[in-house]
Amino acid sequence: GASPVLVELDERAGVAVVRLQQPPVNGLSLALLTELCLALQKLEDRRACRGLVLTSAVPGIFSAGLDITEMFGRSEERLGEFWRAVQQLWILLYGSRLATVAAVNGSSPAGGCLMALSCDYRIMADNPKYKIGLNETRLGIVAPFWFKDALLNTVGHRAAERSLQLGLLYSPQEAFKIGLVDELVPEEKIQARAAEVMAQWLAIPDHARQLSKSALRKQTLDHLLMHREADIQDFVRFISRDAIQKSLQKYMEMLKQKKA
Ligand code: CO8
Repeated sequence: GASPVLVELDERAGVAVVRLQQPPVNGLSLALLTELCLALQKLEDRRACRGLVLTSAVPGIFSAGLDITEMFGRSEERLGEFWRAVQQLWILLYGSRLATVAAVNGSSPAGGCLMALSCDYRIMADNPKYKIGLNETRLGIVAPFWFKDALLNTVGHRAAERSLQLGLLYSPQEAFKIGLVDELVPEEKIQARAAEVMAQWLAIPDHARQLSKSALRKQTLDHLLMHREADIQDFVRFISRDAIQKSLQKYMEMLKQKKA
C-alpha cells in the first residue's frame, strides 16, 4: 500500500513537511516507526534540508502514540526491537540538526505528545475536542525517564509533576497555558502558520541555532544514549509483567467499548 510517511521537500525554502498517514489513528507500530526513522535520517543527511514540519494527514488525529498492540502479547525479542525503534525516533527528533516545528492538527496523547515535545516549536489547532499530554499512568504504565525529561524541559517541574502522575490530557487552551504548546491557531490556518514560524527559525544562521539547541538538549539526550540497553531491558521487563499486560488489555477493551 501507500507509504504511511509522506515527505514533501521544498528545496528552495529548505523545508520538508512530513505527514503521518497511518489510519485510523497514526499509532506508532514498529513498521511506522521504522519508516519514520528512515525518512527523518534521509532529511537529516540532505544538505538542501534545513527545517522540518511534522504533522498528520489523518483528520482529527496527530498521533495516538505507541501502537498498544505492539506492547501486548509479544515476545521479549519483539518488544526489545520495538522499544529500540521508539528510542531511535526520539533520538533523531530531539537531537535533529534541523529546525523542527510540530503542527499538531489533532489529538496527541502519549507517544504523540512525545513527538511534539521533541520538536523545537509546537503549534496546535485550537479545537477543544483535541487533547494532548503524557497520559501513560492512565494505562497503568509509566512514562520512561526520557519522556519525563522532554516534558520537564518544556513545562517545568510543577506542571510536570501533576501532568505525569495524573496522566493529564489537556485541551489546546490548557496546553497553551502551561506551555506544553507554544501557540494555538484556527485549524484551517495551521499549515500556513507552521511555514511562517519555520521562516523565523531559518532566519537564524544554522550553526548558531544548532549549537544553542545542542547545548540545551545534549545532557538529556546523552542520558538515554548512555543507558540505551538498560532502558530496553527495563521496558521489556516492565511491560511483560502479568499485571501490566492485564492493565493494557483492560485499556484496549475500554477504547473499543467507548464506540459501542
Ligand atoms: N494503539 C493501538 N490502537 C489504538 C490506539 C493505540 N494507541 N489508539 C486507538 N486505537 C484504535 C482503537 O482501539 C480503535 O480500534 P477499533 O476501530 O478496532 O475499535 C481505533 O484505533 C480508533 O480509535 P477511536 O475509536 O478511539 O478513535 P477516536 O477518533 O474516537 O479517538 C484517540 C482517537 C483520541 C487517539 C483515542 O483513540 C485514544 O485516546 N487512543 C488511546 C491513546 C493512548 O492512550 N495512547 C497511549 C499509547 S502508550 C504510549 O504512547 C507511550 C507508552 C510508553 C511506554 C512506557 C512503558 C514502560
